[in-house]
Amino acid sequence: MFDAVSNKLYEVIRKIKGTGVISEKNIEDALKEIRMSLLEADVNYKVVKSFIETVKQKALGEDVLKSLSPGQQFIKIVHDELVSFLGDTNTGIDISNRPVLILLIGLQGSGKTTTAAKLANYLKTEKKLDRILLVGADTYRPAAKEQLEKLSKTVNVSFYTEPHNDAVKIAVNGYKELETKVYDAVIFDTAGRLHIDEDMIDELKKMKQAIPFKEIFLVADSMLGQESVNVAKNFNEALGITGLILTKIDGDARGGAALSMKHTANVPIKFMGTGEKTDKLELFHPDRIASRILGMGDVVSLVEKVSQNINIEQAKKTEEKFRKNTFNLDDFLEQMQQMKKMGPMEDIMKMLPGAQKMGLSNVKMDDKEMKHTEAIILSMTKRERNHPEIIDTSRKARIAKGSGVKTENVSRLLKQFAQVKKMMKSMGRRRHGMGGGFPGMPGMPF
Ligand SMILES: Nc1nc2c(ncn2[C@@H]2O[C@H](COP(=O)(O)OP(=O)(O)OP(=O)(O)O)[C@@H](O)[C@H]2O)c(=O)[nH]1
Ligand SMILES: [Mg+2]
Repeated sequence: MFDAVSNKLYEVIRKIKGTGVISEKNIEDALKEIRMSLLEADVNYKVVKSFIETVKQKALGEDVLKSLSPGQQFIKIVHDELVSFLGDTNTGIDISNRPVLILLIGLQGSGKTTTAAKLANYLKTEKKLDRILLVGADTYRPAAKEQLEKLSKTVNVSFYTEPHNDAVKIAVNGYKELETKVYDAVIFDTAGRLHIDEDMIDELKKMKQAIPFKEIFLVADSMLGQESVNVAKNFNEALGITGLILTKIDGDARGGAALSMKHTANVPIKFMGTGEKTDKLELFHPDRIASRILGMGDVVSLVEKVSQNINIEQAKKTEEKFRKNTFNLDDFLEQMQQMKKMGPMEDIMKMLPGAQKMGLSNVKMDDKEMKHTEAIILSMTKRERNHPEIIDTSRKARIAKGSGVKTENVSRLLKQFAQVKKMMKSMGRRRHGMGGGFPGMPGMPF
């Protein structure tokens, strides 16, 4: 559902990444665009304002402007802010005190009944709770109880209801089941209305008075527009919610308003519904969602890894070599070893911004092939490494033998090296500074 905002932000990021130097002016420009895209995604304007302010303050700090790759640093700031905006960490449901009593509330059709079954399934499969009871306390919609009963069978948990229209009584009697039976969790499904009204709130308040709920989750359709902020506010003021569950995020909603609800109610987003089936419930991970919104893989970890492992001076020297076209196979090897320090190639690829967009996140990087490359280069003489063009057939055979690979492998490596060199030469001509790339990673040989 975050596609629209994601595409926009991706553009902003692409632009700022390409700039070697970050100035106040281009930070302002980027922020303006981020602001627009968040507003277009229906994020509440007050929330947008505070978000932008924070990013701006951090982005204009000394460290960013002077850092090795200011573009990347800026993205990291936006990302980190987005994570904290989405709620930092999420621990799901605390099951240490049982029975866990959960009340589900929300507008009509928001997904409460489906979510009740999904939560039961989650507690069963993820939290290993066996004894779960679903209580059907929706007396407004004719088939509501039957719907929940059917779902309870699908996920194989117990079900309780009564054939009358007093929802509070059903809930209370459902709770009283605990006097004679043991349950690890009881989930109460309630009626929804088109709008929040007195009767509805009254009914829920009475339930809350009678039953010591551990969690009161507001189930909200992520397609709800700006109105969602009021919904969150009213429900929270009346009942004190403990968390949000966003449903239908598999739809094409812009999602921004739903995210603003978190701020209005100041409670965490606990789960998201990603489909109609009972197993389509995911714990809400702010960091992953932020990365998804920014369409950039796990940039944070990548920037951290790069700054931990890359020697800035070294990276500058390498770039110099590219520009002067004196980059040789020794440098190539060194680049590769530097990259190896950062972990398996596959992991690095997954973290690369835009890799997902380019369909590269699933590319399998062969660490074995990297070992071969290393062995091949180490079997060359100093002169061969400096002047690979002298490597003829007999030299190739010797190198292959020395490194335990086939002659074709040697030929392939030499070809790759020539290509990288050519590519780097043309890139070196086009841009100065290192704003756009990852320092120390220019070789990306495979
Ligand atoms: N695609 C998708 N559909 C969902 C999701 N959650 C619920 N639905 C669908 O949304 C519709 C309404 O879901 P319900 O669970 O009946 O909603 P409710 O809040 O209990 O509705 P009322 O009891 O009438 O207020 C159903 O058709 C569900 O299958 C979701 O995460 N993704
Ligand atoms: Mg329902």
